[in-house]
Amino acid sequence: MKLRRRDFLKATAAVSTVAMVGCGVPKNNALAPMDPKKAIGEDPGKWISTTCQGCTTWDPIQVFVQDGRAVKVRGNPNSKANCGTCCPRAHMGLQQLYDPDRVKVPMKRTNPEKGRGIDPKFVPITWDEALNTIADKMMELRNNGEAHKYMLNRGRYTYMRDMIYDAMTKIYGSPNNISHSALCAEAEKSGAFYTHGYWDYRDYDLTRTKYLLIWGLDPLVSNRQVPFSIKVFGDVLDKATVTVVDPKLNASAAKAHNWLPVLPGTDGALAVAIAHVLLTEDLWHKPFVGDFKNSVNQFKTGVTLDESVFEEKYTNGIIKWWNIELKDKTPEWAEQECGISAEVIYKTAREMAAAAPSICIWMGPGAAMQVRGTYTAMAIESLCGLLGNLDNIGGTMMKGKTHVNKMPKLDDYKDEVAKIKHKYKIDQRGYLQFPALNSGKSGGGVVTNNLADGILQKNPMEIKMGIGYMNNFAFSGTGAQRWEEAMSGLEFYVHITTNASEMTQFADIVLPSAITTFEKWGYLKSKGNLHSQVSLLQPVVEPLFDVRTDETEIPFLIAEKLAERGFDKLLRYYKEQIIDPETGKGASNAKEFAEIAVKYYTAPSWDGKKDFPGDKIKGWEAFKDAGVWNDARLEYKKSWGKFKTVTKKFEFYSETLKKALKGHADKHNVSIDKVLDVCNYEARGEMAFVPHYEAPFRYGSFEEYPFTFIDHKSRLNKEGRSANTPWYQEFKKVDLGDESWDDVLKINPDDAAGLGIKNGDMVRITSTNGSFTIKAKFWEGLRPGTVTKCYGQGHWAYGRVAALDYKNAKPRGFNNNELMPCDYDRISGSTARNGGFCGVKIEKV
Ligand SMILES: Nc1nc2c(c(=O)[nH]1)N[C@H]1C(S)=C(S)[C@@H](COP(=O)(O)OP(=O)(O)OC[C@H]3O[C@@H](n4cnc5c(=O)[nH]c(N)nc54)[C@H](O)[C@@H]3O)O[C@H]1N2
Ligand SMILES: Nc1nc2c(c(=O)[nH]1)N[C@H]1C(S)=C(S)[C@@H](COP(=O)(O)OP(=O)(O)OC[C@H]3O[C@@H](n4cnc5c(=O)[nH]c(N)nc54)[C@H](O)[C@@H]3O)O[C@H]1N2
Ligand SMILES: [Mo]
Repeated sequence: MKLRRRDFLKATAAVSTVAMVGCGVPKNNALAPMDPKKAIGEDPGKWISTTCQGCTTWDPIQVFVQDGRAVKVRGNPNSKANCGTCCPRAHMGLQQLYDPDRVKVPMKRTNPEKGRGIDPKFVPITWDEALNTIADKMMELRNNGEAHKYMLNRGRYTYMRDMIYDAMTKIYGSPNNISHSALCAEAEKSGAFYTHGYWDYRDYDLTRTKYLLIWGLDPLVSNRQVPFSIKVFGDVLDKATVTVVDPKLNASAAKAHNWLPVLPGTDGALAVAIAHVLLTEDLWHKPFVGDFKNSVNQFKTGVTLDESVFEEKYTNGIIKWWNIELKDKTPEWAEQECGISAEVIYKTAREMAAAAPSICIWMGPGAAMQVRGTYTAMAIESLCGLLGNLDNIGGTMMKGKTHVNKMPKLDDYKDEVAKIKHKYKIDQRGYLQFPALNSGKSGGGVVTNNLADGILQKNPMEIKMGIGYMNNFAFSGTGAQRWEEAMSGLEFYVHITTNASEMTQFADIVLPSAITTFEKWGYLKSKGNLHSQVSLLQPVVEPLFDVRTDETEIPFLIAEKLAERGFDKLLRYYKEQIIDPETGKGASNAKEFAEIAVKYYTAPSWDGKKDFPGDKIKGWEAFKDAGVWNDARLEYKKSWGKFKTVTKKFEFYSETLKKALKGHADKHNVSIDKVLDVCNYEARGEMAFVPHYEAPFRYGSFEEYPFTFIDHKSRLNKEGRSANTPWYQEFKKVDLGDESWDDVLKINPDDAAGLGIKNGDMVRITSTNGSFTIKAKFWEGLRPGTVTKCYGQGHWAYGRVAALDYKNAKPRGFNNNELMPCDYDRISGSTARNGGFCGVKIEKV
């Protein structure tokens, strides 16, 4: 279907003709002949700095380029966060760059009917035709007073996102710029924000830690510091105790000293029981928390205390927390809830206390991206308050300072249309049932997955046109069926992409994107090893096909077309505000704009005007060479007494969450309890403001759906962008229990025996959301009662390697997001994908 091989060849032929007229015969094509006079490898080649975007590590790397070809990848030795390492996925980038299934030229749909398996009948068109069509549609909406019916979808991004996501949407006049962030890991940030006022991911002092507690993630496989974790993990195992809390045996657990296979979604019970032991056994970190006024420990199980007996130092509300939640939460109680024995809970708490404050508590999405995840995340993060390890030697850290320019103000470029205030966006953030309290503000966050329902319900507005880039929500959002329905009914969609993925199948115009890391200008901010960095992305090879850069060139080209049609505000903004810091000039064309914009943003890292602690880089050329600017190493205890909470303290009683919930409740003229009720939390009254345990929310009763499904990431997933590389498929077996070129449901052999299932049998797995046939694979790394399948396979589009049969839209295995229902941790707006919310039944077929 869709992009047949023949069309690709036709399309490529069309490019070559264009390219010959424009800029000569491409020398860079991996398939083009090399200089016949030279032997292979004769060109000495050079290493060029850029950044891997395989995951949110945003790892600074270098690419070895020889004869115009990218041939090898390594970690950037200039980076202090990764110490010159990269993980296997950076190498896979070569197969993404040279993927023969890449979209090579702009295309338009000729079949108006949309849906899975319906051939869009794409035909190649020129950039001019594509951009004219887009600009006409945008002007039509604007002229009809319907600018707000336009939306911009952003998936993965670089910080050049400002140009397309903010500037373009806002100057054009739509409130609907919608990011992917709530599909990602926002609920984690809730944990840190509502205890210590930090809305971001944490860093970890791994080289000095004495105890590493990994909770709901697998740092050797995923999360945000994969190369550095792989590099230092051996040393950490030698010097520190490593404990992993995860219902399945993950790769880190396989090497750790302790594995706590918690029942899915009961992490909160384990956390509050650890807190109970730390308090009743007099093990809290007194220099941080303070002590009883008479220095005698009065925390006794079941006993309520008067607040006046304790003097707190850097914390707020220890006694309230004890009285409201902790006093009865013994390990014996927790054992019944979370499946970890009381004995292990005591041992864990005592060992942590012995290592305090040099403890890294590394909390990840497994514990937070749950239906009641904000409270679980708060419960785990609050252990940092008790143990004094936040911002302390060997502990959980925050970030350093990076220095870049801000997006220039948009106000002068907004006309009457752009100035119209819209109360709500199409994802319904800020609705009563979607507080999305990012940084404490009602509707301050995004509810990405609800975008599909907003579109279907035409609420709060109808959407008539969308542009999406580097996003594949029809694959990456749980309850993915809703997305297919929403996208099928959408009048006009533009997808800026490297591959014809699931989202592309619903597009009216497909724009071939320069691929990140290898062909794109951009920059990122990342951290690791207590260094924060500004990391550059630059084209290391000439673009292979007739592609343009998603975040800068394409919006500039659209702006030119809008200007031709009488709306020049956006183009003027780009030309007048984004100025080359070296020449003082704005861009005269899209290509220039792509580089100038990055120079504008990153200038403070290399222009030498101000002296910041960290690397001294002299000039743009030097920055391009180095590829990365490193902040000086973080100092300890900088944040103590200055937390960005309401009380400036570490809040065991969260005045910050109280204020946020009150703001949201007042906006809707209801009580906080009503908000909690509508949003599916168990807490009422004062319980809502302390870290506490809530029982896991589950789709499907245990009677009808006796198994609990666990989703996990692949070592080789580059979010959703590597499944079309042969290396991904060939090495799939590196995911514990998996098989190459396949997708398997892992099941404990004891459970399988009970069902009469043999290793390799085909089984039917059914949730409240979908039913699929899949190969069963025995794997002992699971608690009986749970089954798991790695996220990543199940593409019915994307290319001929990812899909089993691209032409007939047949997937390899199935997509976990079609099995898992759509629900949220509503305080953060996050999509739930963990926490055992998906009950399933398994039958032999
Ligand atoms: N290899 C790889 N690395 C990546 C990415 C990738 O695609 N591939 N993506 C990047 C991105 S965008 C992000 S947001 C981060 C995400 O960071 P990750 O750490 O990868 O987050 P998840 O994949 O959500 O975490 C899943 C883990 O939680 C466990 N889990 C599931 N349910 C529960 C539960 O109820 N309790 C507990 N304690 N654990 C549970 C799973 O078994 C699994 O080990 O990773 C980044 N790094
Ligand atoms: N079940 C389950 N679902 C998950 C997760 C999980 O662990 N389990 N992880 C979640 C997480 S953490 C995240 S962050 C989201 C990510 O989900 P999304 O933000 O939707 O991103 P991807 O799935 O990576 O899809 C990116 C799309 O961009 C296009 N593309 C690929 N490379 C490029 C490029 O270089 N440039 C451009 N312009 N386009 C490109 C392709 O069409 C590709 O399909 O998925 C979430 N979904
Ligand atoms: Mo993510």
